[in-house]
Amino acid sequence: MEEKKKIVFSAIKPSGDITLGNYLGAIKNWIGLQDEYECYYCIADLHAITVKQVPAQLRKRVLEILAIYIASGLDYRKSTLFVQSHVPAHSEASWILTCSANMGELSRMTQYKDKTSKLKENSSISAGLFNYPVLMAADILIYQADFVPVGVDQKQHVELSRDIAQRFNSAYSETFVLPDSKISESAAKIMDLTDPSKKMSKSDDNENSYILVLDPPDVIRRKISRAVTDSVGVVNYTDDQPGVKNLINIVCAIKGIRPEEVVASFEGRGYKEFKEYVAEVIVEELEPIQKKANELLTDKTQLEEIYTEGAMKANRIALKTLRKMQKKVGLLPAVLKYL
Ligand code: AQP
Repeated sequence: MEEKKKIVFSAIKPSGDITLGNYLGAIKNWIGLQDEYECYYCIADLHAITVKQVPAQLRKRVLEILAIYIASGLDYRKSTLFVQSHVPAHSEASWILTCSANMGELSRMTQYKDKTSKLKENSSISAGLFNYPVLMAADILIYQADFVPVGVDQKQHVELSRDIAQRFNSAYSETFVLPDSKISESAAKIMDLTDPSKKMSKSDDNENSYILVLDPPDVIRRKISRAVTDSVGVVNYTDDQPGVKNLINIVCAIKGIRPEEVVASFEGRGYKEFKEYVAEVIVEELEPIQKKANELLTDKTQLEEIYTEGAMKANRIALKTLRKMQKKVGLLPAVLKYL
């Protein structure tokens, strides 16, 4: 008998255009999992609205991200590709889990602390931002996911999902699989190009801090040429040279090679040559993806068919878990004759 495949869930929130950090830390890592696992990859639009978005831009970006998923090598015939808000069970499960989460653990989340420290007044911090990790727990748990491939910044949220699942299981009997994060070593954390002590983020105000997956080649070359390095002038892989280390990590994550190999090939050569090389490695990786994504975006009906089919499958699976959750906490089953 064929063994049941383990389940993988992951997502990106369309809070900005997809960066090289999202691509290397998440998408590139997802591609190789498609044969071995049953994969659910979603575009987390409900997470994006935890901070203010321009509605028309958000809708456009969701399609762009779907096109990037496919152009990067996610195969909708193998994996379920869908939009989070098309599966209402995410929001419903999130409410039930909110009642199993506690304020203390949510207020300890690093991302919440980082994001709120940037917002000046308490009144502009949405309760959604505070509850974000519970929605993420719902995303993962309703698919009974075994693994969640993420960058290192999201590890804490996956651990919280596991804690919430464990708490629910012991309060109401075995309901959820306990998920683990799956982190790609070299791309665990791609750093900001202008300040390598911070991670590269799509919602950063400074466009020189990140490379976007859809940035044209000349923009990529310009941003890399301006990336902050140091005055040492030697290509070394060390924490004392975080800017250079970050550029080496980018090359390693793209080419699947070790940092020592990059260092060895730049012995006796300066930063200018090194940066030109880094830029070419990125351009070579992203150009085919950009071409395919732009082609896909010219025919929205195909993208529509893909996300509709994805939502149908995701709804079937997610509803099964949601029904279980509702029953366990004591909600009376609904008889919805109008549906
Ligand atoms: N710099 C990064 N290096 C490696 N992985 C990263 N990820 C994000 N930034 C890096 C990974 O991308 C996936 C999707 O992330 P997300 O969009 O759900 O949330 P995020 O981690 O908050 O991403 P951003 O780009 O920093 O968005 P904003 O600026 O809106 O908060 C996750 O697997 C994440 O680890």
